[in-house]
Amino acid sequence: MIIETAEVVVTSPGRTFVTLRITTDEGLVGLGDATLNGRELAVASYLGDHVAPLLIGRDAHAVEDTWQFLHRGAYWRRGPVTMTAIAAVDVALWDLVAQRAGLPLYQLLGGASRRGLLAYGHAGGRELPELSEAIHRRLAEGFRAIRVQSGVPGIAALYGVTDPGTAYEPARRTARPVEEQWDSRAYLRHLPGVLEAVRHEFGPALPLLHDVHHRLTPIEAARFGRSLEPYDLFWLEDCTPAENQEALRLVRSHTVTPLAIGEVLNSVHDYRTLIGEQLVDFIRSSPTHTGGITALRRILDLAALHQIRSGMHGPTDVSPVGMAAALHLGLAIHNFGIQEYMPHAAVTADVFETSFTFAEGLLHPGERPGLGVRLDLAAAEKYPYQPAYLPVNRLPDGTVHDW
Ligand code: KDG
Ligand code: MG
Repeated sequence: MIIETAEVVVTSPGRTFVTLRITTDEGLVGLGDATLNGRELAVASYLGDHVAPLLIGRDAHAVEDTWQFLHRGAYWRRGPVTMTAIAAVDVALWDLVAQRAGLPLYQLLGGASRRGLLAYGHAGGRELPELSEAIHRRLAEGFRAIRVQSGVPGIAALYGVTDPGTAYEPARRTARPVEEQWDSRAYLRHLPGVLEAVRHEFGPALPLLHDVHHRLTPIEAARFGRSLEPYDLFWLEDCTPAENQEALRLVRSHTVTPLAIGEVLNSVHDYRTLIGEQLVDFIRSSPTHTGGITALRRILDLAALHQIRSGMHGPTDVSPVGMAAALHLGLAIHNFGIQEYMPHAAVTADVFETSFTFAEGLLHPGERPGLGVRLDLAAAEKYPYQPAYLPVNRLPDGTVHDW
C-alpha cells in the first residue's frame, strides 16, 4: 500500500482544523488531525513544506518506521508543532492500515476492553444558579461526569465560563488575542464554596472535575487541593503550569485530591518524573498533540505500570479526526480513565462525517473500518481559514500571567 499523495487541508467550519489527507495507490484515503489551537498554520507549513514530500512512495503499513523516521530524522525533536505534525502522519497511517484490514482501528490496537468510554461534559456558570442550570443541561444530554467551572467575583471573564445558552469556545476569532484578568487569591477564596454547593446539590455519586488551567503556584495548588478534599473531586486538572514536573511533588505531599495533567505536554519525556514518581493520577494528552497513537500508547503503557489512567484531552480544538483517534485508543487500552467530550459546532459536520456515538454517558468510535471519519473536500473549501487566538491573562497590576 504505497502513499501517492499527502495534502494538508486547512478549513474553518465553526473553528479552524488542520487535517493531513493521505491517499494510496489502492485508492484509500487516510486522515490525521494536525490542529494546534492558535498556531494552526505553523503545523500546516511543517507538514506541507517538510513532511508531505517525504511520505510519497513510502509503504503506508510502515507506521513505526515512519514515526521513527520523522522523529529521529528531523534531528530537532519534541515540541508542540513537531509532535502535532508527526501525530497527523501517524494517525492517518493507522487509519489506512485499519481500512485495508477492513476493521475499525480499535481492533488493531488490541480490541475493545470495555463497552464504551465514560465521557465528561463541561458546565460553567458566572454564578451558582447559572452553574447549576448548566450541570442539569449536561445531565439531560446524557453526561454522567461533569467538569465544573465557575465565575469569581471581581474577575470579569474566566476560562470555561460563558453566557448562558452559548457554547464555550476559548479561541476567539480576532486578529490579536483578547486579554482577560486573573487573581489567584480571589479564585482560591471563592471556588471551595462553589464545589461544596455543587456536591451538596448533586449528591455524592456524580463524578465532578475541575480545571485550574495552569494558574496556581505549587503551594497555592497544594492548599487548594487540600481544601477540596471534602467534595471528592474525580480530578483537579493542571493545578500548576504543566512543564514543571517537580512542582507536583509539593502538591502531592499535601493533598489526596487526584491530579490530572498533560494537555500541553507532547512527549513521553515530559512525563518521566510525573509517572515514575507517581505524581499524577490521569494523563491528559491526546493523540493529536503527542505524536499520535503510536507515541501516546507508549506513554499510557508506562502509566499503566503505576496505576495511572488516561483522561484524554477532547476540546473542540481536537478535530473530529483527533477525537476518533482518541476513542479507538481509549476503547482498546486497559488503563482507560475518562474521556473529555466537548461536542463540535453543528457546522463542523458539514466537513467531517463521523461514526462515533454518545449514549448513556458513553462514547464509542463505531464499527466503520479505520478511524470512521470522512472529510468532504468540497465542503472544506467553503470554510476558508479564519485566524483565532486563545486569550492572554493579566494580573490586576498588568503583569502577564499563565492563561
Ligand atoms: O487549546 C486550548 C484548549 O484546548 C484548552 O483551553 C482546553 O483546558 C482545556 C480543556 O481541559 O479542555
Ligand atoms: Mg484543560
